[in-house]
Amino acid sequence: MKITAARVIVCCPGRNFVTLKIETDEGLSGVGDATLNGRELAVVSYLQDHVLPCLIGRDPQQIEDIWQYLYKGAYWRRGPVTMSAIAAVDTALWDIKGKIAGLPLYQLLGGRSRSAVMVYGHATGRDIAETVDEVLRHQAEGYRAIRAQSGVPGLDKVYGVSGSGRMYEPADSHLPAEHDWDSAKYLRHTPRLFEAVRAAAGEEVHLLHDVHHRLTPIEAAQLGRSLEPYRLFWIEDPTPAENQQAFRLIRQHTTTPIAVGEVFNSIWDCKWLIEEQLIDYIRATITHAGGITHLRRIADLADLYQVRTGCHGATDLSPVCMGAALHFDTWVPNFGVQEYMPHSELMLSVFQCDWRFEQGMLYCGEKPGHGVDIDEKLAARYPYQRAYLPVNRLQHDGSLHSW
Ligand code: GCO
Ligand code: MG
Repeated sequence: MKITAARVIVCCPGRNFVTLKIETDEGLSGVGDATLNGRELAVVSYLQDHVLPCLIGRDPQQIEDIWQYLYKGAYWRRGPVTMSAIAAVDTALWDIKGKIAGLPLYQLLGGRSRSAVMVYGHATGRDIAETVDEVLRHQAEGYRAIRAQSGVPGLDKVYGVSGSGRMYEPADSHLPAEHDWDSAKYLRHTPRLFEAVRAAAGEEVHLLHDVHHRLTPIEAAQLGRSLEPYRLFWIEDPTPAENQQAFRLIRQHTTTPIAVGEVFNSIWDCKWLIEEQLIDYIRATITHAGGITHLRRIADLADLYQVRTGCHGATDLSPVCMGAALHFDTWVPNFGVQEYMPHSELMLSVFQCDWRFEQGMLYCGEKPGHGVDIDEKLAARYPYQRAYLPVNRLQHDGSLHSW
C-alpha cells in the first residue's frame, strides 16, 4: 500500500480548524487534527512545505517508522508546531490502519478497558450565583464531573468565562485581546466560589478548576490548601510548568490533586513531574503531543506512577481529535477523565462524528478507524479567519502576565 496524496484542509466553521487528509493507492484515506489555536498557519506550512512531500510513496501501515522519521529526521525536535504536525500524520495513519483492519481504533490499541468515558463539562458564570446555576444545569444533564470557572470581583475579563451562556471561545479577536489580572483578588474569591458550588451541588459530583498558569508556586499552594474542604477532583495548570520543580513546592503544602499538560508536546515535558509524582493527571493531547503513538508512551509512563490521563478537550481541539481521544480513552488503563466542550452544530456539520453522550459519559463509535471524517466541500465554505488567544496584564501596573 502507498500514500498517494496528502492535503491540509483549513476551515473556520465558527472557529479555525486544521485537518490533514492522507489518501492511499487502495482507496482508503485517514484524517488527523493539526489545530494549534492562534498559530494555525504555522502548522499548515510545516505540513505542506516540509512534511507532506516526504510522505508520498511511503507505506501508510508503517506508523512507527514514519513517526520516528518525522521526529528524528527533522533534526529540530519537539515544540508545539512540530508535534502538532507529526500528530496529524500519526492520527491519519492510525485511522487508515483501522480501516485496513476493519476495526475501531480502540481495538487496535488493546481493546476496551471501560464501558464508557467519563467526561467533564464547563460551567461558567460572571459571578458565583451564575456559576452555581450552570453547575446545577450540568448536573441535571447528567454530568458527573463539572469544571467551574467564574468572573472575579474587580476584574474585567477573566479566563474561562464567556458570559450570557455563550460557548467559551478564547481565540476571539483579530489581534490579541488584553485581559487584566490580579492574583490576590482571585485567591480571595475562588474558595468562596467552591464553598457555594459544593454546598449547592452536594458531595458526589466531581468538581474541577483551571488556574490556567497564573499563580506563583506558593500562591498555588495557598489555593490548593484553601480548596481542600471542597475536595476538588483537580486544580489544573496551577503554575507555569516550564519549571517542573515548582510543583514540589505546591505538593509540600496541599493534597488537592493537580492536573497539568495541555500545553505539553512531548514526554520530556512531563517525565520528571510524573516520576517525582508531583502531578495526579496528565492533560497532554493526541493533537499537541505527537499523536496516538506518542501519547500512548506518555500514558504508559504515567501508569507506572499511578498518574492518570485527563486529556484536554476544548473546542479548539477539532472533532477529529475528540473522536480519536475517545478511542484512546476507551483503551487506556490509567484513564482519569476526558474534557468535553461540545462542538457547535455548525462545526459538527463539517465533521461527521459517531460518538454519543449519555448521562455524563461519552461512547465512541464502532466504525473502523477513529470514526470522524470531514466534508471538504462544506469546509471550503468557511475560510480561515485569523484569530488570536488573549494576552494578560496585571491590573495594577500593566505588566505582562501568563494568560
Ligand atoms: C482548557 C484549556 C482551554 C485553553 C484553550 C487554548 O482547560 O480547556 O485551558 O481553555 O485555554 O484550549 O486554546
Ligand atoms: Mg486548561
